[in-house]
Amino acid sequence: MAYELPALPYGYDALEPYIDEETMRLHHDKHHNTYVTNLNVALEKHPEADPGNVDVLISELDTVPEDIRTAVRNNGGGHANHSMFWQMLAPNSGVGGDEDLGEDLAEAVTWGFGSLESLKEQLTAAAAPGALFGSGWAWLIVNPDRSLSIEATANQDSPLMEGKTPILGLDVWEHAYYLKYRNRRLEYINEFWNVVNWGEVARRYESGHS
Ligand code: MN3
Repeated sequence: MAYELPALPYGYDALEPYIDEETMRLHHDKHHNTYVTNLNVALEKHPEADPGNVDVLISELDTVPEDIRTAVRNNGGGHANHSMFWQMLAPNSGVGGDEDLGEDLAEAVTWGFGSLESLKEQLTAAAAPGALFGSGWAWLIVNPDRSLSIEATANQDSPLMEGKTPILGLDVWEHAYYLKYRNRRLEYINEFWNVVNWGEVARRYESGHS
């Protein structure tokens, strides 16, 4: 069965002024939709290679036929990453330091980073142009021992491709911020923290999977 573009869980203007409506419309309706379309086109050649779940599909890239593997990596990754990204955002969820991590995630954050501020600084640094050159994502990952770590991936690669579990992702492709922030990626990242859905991050931490 063909993959479909999921609806945004809020309005296109819900993340204003931090992420603007026009960016959300283009990012969701055009960019994400193109990943879905191109993923379906690739899988038409090998429908038997599709487990029917995009997270599972990109976790098992080595089983995907070679002639569509790059297309599945880029477009399956793009579909999985963006589907998660929309859920990681919520209106005004972290404004003014008003984050609700819940007990388990709060403890893991303190253990791994000392404080939430320090986690944000480290993830911001991982996503900054000096560290992540070009297009990609920065991730908060939960390890099998329940500890947290931060890493960046290029293009539309996902930590799922390496058997890792992301619980927060930050898109730093230019299409995610260029209309409003132009070349100021760091400014976009700093504003991103105002709309992180920490309740969803906590839920993913507690369930131990994406
Ligand atoms: Mn994007």
